[in-house]
Amino acid sequence: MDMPRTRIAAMSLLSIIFVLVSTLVGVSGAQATGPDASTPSPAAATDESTLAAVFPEGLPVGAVMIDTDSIALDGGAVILNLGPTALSDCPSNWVCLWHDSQFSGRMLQFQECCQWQNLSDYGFDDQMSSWANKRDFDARWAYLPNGGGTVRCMDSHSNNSWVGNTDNDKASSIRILDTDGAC
Ligand SMILES: [Ca+2]
Repeated sequence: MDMPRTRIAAMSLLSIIFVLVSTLVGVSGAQATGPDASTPSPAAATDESTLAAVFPEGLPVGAVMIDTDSIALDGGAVILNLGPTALSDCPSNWVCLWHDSQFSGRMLQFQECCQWQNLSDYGFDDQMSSWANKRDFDARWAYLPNGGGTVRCMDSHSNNSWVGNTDNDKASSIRILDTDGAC
């Protein structure tokens, strides 16, 4: 006489446990996917995803975040800016290369004379579409690493908002000069 009642009670208890476990699994599942679905800080997440895209194997050794938009590389000799919007974002006395035309996309700043510097070290190989030279001296960029292949000159205090179809996404190295007479 008591057995069916006990079974019913047991089954009810099992049902309740099942519902509870299902709910918990559902909640934990939602929590696990939550951060991917909705980001608490869109700006930071965007920067991180951009950084991840620029440096898929992690930031270069010695890279230091200056702020949410800027990273110092090579002890500050090179600066990567993730959020430039205009020519004015390139500071005086620097040579700046932009990922896209019209001085947009991420921007790399160089200042150190006089050796060739390879852009692959900064996740920027074959990316440059516009540039500005805000130094008193000329600079050069080349199709290949270490100044190889076709070489172009960047006159002091000049800029190029679009390098053109032929030269677009070709730059692999840059050299800051100590003369204003190269171009
Ligand atoms: Ca480009």
